[in-house]
This record gives sequence, C-alpha cells and structure tokens, in this order.
Amino acid sequence: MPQSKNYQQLVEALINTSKSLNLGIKSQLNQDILAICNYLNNPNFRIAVFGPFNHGKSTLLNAMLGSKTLPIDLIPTTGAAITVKYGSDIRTRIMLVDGSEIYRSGTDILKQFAILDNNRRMRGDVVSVEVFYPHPFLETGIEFLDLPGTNDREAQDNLVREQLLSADLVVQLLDARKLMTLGERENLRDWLLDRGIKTVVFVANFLNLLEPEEQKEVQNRLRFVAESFRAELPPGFSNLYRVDALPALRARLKGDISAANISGLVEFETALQNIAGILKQNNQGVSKPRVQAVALKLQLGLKEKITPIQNEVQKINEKSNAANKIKRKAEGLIKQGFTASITKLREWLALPKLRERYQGDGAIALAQDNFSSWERETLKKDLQELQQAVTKWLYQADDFFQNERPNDLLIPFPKHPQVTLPPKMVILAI
Ligand SMILES: Nc1nc2c(ncn2[C@@H]2O[C@H](COP(=O)(O)OP(=O)(O)OP(=O)(O)O)[C@@H](O)[C@H]2O)c(=O)[nH]1
Ligand SMILES: [Mg+2]
Repeated sequence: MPQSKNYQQLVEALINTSKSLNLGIKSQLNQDILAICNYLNNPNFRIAVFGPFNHGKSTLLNAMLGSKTLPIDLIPTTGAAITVKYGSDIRTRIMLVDGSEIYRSGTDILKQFAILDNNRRMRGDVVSVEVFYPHPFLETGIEFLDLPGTNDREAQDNLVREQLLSADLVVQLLDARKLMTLGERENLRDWLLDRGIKTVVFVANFLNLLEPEEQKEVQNRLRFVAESFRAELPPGFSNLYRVDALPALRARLKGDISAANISGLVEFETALQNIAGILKQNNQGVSKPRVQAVALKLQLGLKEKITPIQNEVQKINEKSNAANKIKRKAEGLIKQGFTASITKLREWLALPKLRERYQGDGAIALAQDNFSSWERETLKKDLQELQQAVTKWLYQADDFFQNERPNDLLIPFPKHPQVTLPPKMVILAI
C-alpha cells in the first residue's frame, strides 16, 4: 500500500518533468503520469474490476459487498469510475467539474450520475464518484474500483484503461461464453505490461451457463489465457478464478453460505484477501515497475529535447575549435615572423656592427659634405626597412586579433656629428 507522504518528492518530480516537457493535457503520457500520481497519493490498496461491458463486473463487486450497492443492468451500465471505500454507513459522494460536491446517504444517486445515458455516453461533468461502505475487508485499507465496460467506445476504453494505472490489483473479468480473441488478448497484455501493471488476476464469469462438457473445454482455454500472461503475484497464488457473479450475489443476499461456495465467490474472496495482504506489505513491488515505466518514457522525452541542443552545442564547439586552431596557427606564424624581424633589427642596432657597416661610408659622406643625404638614403633607409618588417608583423597581429595598434616604434637619431676638416688642398697645375 503506497504511503502518500513517502512519495511526495517522487510525485513532484514526475509532475515537474512532465511540465518541462510541455506534454499536452490530453496526451497519453500526461494522462499516465496523472494516474500514477493519483495512485502514489492513495493510501489505500485499490482493487479494480476491469473488462468489456456486461461481463458482470458490478455484479461481482456487489456479491463481495453482499448487497445491490452498485448499479447493474442488462445494458451497458456503469458510466463512471466508482471507488468503494470504507465508511461507517453507506454514503455516496460525487464531485463535479464545476467544483461542487453531492453527498448523499445510500447509493441511489449513482443512477443519476454514474450510469451511461441513452446514447451509452458517460456524463461529462463528473470528476469522481465515491461510495462509502461498512465492509470489514474495506476497513483493512482496501478499496474497490468499479469501471465502465470496455469494447463499446474507444474514448471510453482509454479512460477506463487509464484508471488501471491507479490500481494495485486488476481483476480482469472474462466471459466464459465468448473468450477474447488472440488479438484482443495481446493488445491488452501489451498495454498492461508496457505500463508496468503486472498484478492482474483473471475471473471467468458465466461458466454456469455452459453445458458441463463445454465447461471443461472452456476451462482449459481459460487456463491457457491466464498462463500466457506473466502475472507477478505472490508465489503460490493462481491468477485464474471462476466466479458465477449473479448466483454469488443471490447467495450473499440470501445468506446462503453453501451457494456462495459453489459460485466460486468464497475461494476468490479468500485469495483476494491473501494476495492483497501480501502485496500491501511489499507496496514497492507493485508501484516500482509502473513508476519505472512512466519514468523511462519521460526520460526518452527529455532525451528527445536534449539531443538537438547537444548537437547544436557540439557544432558551436567544433566551429570555435576550428577558429581557435586557425588563430593559434596564425599566432605562431606572427610570433615567429615578429621575433625574426626584431632580432634582425636588434642585431642591426648593435653598435660594433653598426660601426663596422656604416662608419666608413659615414666618414666619406662627412668628408664630402653630403652626410644628410647619405643618412637619409642609406642609414635611415636601411633602418626603415628593418622597422617596416617588424611593424608589418605587429599590424598583422593587430588585424588578426583585433587589438588596438601600438604607437610606432621610434628610434631617435643622434645629432649630426660636427667635424672640422682641414682645408682642402688645392693642387695647382703649373
Ligand atoms: N446469468 C448470469 N447473469 C449474470 C451473471 N453475472 C452478471 N449477470 C448479468 O449480466 C448483466 C450485466 O451485469 P453487470 O454487473 O451490470 O455487468 P458489468 O460488467 O458491470 O457491465 P457494465 O457496467 O455495463 O460494463 C446483468 O443483468 C447481470 O445480472 C452471471 O453469472 N450469470
Ligand atoms: Mg458495471
């Protein structure tokens, strides 16, 4: 039995994740999550009776309750999910979409709000239907869920199936006179197992209406149906029971113990009480698979959202890596060029070399009185060339890395040397 307070965080996590996935309110996954949360918040152990319409679901529950509490009829009847919980006297509470609540003694009000209309449609204004009933089994923290029949309308089928997610134990009613087709069986099994619903027992009704010979044959086929469904029940319990629901109800109404026994009701009730008792002790065994199933779907949804973002980030990273690679390469080349050109300039500026290279020509220029033009056209020109080589790399770096340009390199020249030359000798030709 789930303990509501223990699951608070889990419920919040499921709701928040579904919100972040922007699931449509009517989407299957969103419905599943709401049903799971409803299940996790329910402190009772819920037994749901499920099956096509007119299979005797409400009759079976009435037989267990020992009275005609739930509406039964020859036509498709149950028109809402009716929860039957413990109460000291019989009462019915109906919550409507507009928020109002109808609270009555007895269950007559069900005929107004919880049965299908003439077009076999459910009312659209009912949110929940609860019946409170003074039964000792319910007092142990058990609740029953009577569901509308399936196989009539698809929308109704989905709504009903959804309710199974909030049940701890599903009682699947079979009609011994017309067993499910293989397709129907597989479809149902896949739907249940896909949602982690593994606590399912089958109950065959209407066997009493068959000839004894037919009964044997049908019972063999029913056993095959039950065995093909991998139920996870406590060890030692069968997942197939036979109950003749109407004779069982009549027996209970009359207080006929032997007739109740013959109908199969007593055996089924005993098994149900024992199974519920054991599963209640190990509530995680029931809840874990279905929470995992829904969490896995949420995870897939999140992955679907994350993958394109991841790809986008990867693309951006790849682009920026490529750009960085180019930048690093350019940086290397520029550094190399800059270092080489600055070394050349430094070497050129080294005094001994400078002297060795220019002293002689400088002296001649001085002697010939054209120092200025020599300085401009040779000395300064050579320096300019070297300087330009350095600046070229600097500019390239600035352009490439978009830095601010530094001031130009300024190498001041000393004043022109002042020399006094001896007067020029005049050779006179005689
Ligand atoms: N002969 C016979 N009739 C039965 C038996 N069980 C149920 N019925 C009758 O079958 C009809 C349908 O029974 P319900 O209990 O209303 O069936 P249901 O599965 O709840 O039907 P929906 O609520 O419409 O899905 C009623 O008239 C019952 O009296 C049975 O074991 N034998
Ligand atoms: Mg019914």
